[in-house]
Amino acid sequence: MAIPDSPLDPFDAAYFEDPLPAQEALRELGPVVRLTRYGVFAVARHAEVKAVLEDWRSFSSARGVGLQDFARDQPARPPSIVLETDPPLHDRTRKVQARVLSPAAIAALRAPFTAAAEALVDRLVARREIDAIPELAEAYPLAVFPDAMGMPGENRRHLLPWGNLVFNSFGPANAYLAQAIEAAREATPWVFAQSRRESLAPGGFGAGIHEAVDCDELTAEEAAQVVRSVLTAGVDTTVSGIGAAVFCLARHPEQYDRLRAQPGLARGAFEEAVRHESPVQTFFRTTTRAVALGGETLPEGEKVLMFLGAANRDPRKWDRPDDYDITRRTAGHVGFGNGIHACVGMALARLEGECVLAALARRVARIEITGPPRRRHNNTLRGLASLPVRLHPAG
Ligand code: OVM
Repeated sequence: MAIPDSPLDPFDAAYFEDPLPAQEALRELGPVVRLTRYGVFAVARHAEVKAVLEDWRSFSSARGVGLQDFARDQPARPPSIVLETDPPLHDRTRKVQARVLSPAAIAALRAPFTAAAEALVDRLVARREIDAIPELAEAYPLAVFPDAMGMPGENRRHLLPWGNLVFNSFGPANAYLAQAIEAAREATPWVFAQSRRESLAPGGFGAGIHEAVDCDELTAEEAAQVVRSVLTAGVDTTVSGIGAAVFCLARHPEQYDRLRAQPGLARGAFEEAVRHESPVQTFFRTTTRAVALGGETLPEGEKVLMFLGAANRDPRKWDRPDDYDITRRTAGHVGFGNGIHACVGMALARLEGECVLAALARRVARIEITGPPRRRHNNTLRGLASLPVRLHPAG
């Protein structure tokens, strides 16, 4: 076979600190490469990542979208019946999520999400010096998302260690996963309990999902699993996305000035941050048959790692891919995936991002980085643990 080997470990500290050179090297090595460290194939160019995402019959999710192959090893937690499935089960569960998270349902949240963003940014600007990750990127989703789900006010912070655990679990069983399991000890039973019908207030997304039981679309147990899927995927991702957007705007004051002049660009500024930083960096698929990819043939039963972040910086697809440009045409980025598993919550994510950035644009003249940003290391998510900033109030 002419598939080149790479010794890269895309799940170690050196990679997490600075993944871009390694991603470029992977793209240049070939359309498909072999990661010898883990015995998997990998794709880092936009065309091949998109091809894998769009062919679920050849590239299955049902054997897990992490490194672990469910056909060989027992999953540590019950698999998601949305993410880690193929049609027809996938379509039945996804349909319920898609209905509950429809663009119309999300549009109804614009007023409360805007008010929450404005209130939070007002409080933070009054303080001037903040850590934009815990106090903005984490605080905002934790303020609005559990409300939309219909969750109670207490213990919401458990959603963060839970998400951190699941997103680490898609990688190898390394020290990041071990620490995440430990850190989520209390959160895990709480998340399972919160997914039950009696825990979720009427009118929220959670109750909406459980209504699918009444018309026999889902069993009661499936409905709890579908709620849990939303709780898992819905917080850490938007935390990373909002953090990415603030980090981009702080490092590119000329882009921030454009946003201030035209707060209507907030949506594009968020989308470009999702492309540029790619909060969800990687997912795996498993080949269901011998399949052609990038001019090679992969055998059946092989894991294929998709580098979404590398695809979103592929110069074969993007002009000046490393520039953060809030008016760029971002269509075709794979930061939300593509195909049948494309992010079902993206309208919600985009609304959160837009509301936060528009509130900043109207109230903050300049976002000044005042200390060293610190990366968060996670086997799937790229983001920051800390971003010390001074928020200069608008005049
Ligand atoms: C799920 C799930 C978990 C993590 C991520 C995700 C990005 C989905 O449980 O369905 O999508």
